Amino acid sequence: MKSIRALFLFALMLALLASCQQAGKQEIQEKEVKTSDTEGLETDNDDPEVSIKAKEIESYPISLYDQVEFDIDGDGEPENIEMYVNAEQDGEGKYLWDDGQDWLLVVKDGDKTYPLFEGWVQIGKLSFWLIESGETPMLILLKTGTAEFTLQTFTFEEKTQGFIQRTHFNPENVNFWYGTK
Ligand SMILES: [Ca+2]
Ligand SMILES: [Ca+2]
Repeated sequence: MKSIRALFLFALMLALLASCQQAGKQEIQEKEVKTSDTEGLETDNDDPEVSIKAKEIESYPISLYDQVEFDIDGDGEPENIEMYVNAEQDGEGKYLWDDGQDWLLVVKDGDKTYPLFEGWVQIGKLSFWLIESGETPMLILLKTGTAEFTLQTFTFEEKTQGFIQRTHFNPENVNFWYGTK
């Protein structure tokens, strides 16, 4: 009788052990699924849309590199678009380039200033174009540097009172070989 009871207990223990292992496996599988979900999200968030709001610019780079008037928010009045660079000019107006400099691209609309780009560009430059695509005015920005070739567009969004920045092209590990004159 005792041996039958011992056998029964042993079988019960085995069954418990098996169910524990099964539960453990399921936990691992769930964790793996969660990990790959997160990875997917991170990849999707590489080039998110960014909303740029008006703000106070504390300090401007020393040279006004380019400026133009354009109705970029579509309200019928022109805004001032200004691009500054932290490089000095010689007596003939030629820029004395360093290995890199700070750039600032802003849209000025009355007392509001929207910084579309502010930051360092290493051996490179900013270029921008203003176009209308259908009825939508937009600014296209190209940032080229030793290890960078980034194309972005900016459109004004009435609802959020900000510029929507979209990154369309931003390849990794860029090695810049040549650009036309
Ligand atoms: Ca306007
Ligand atoms: Ca305006």
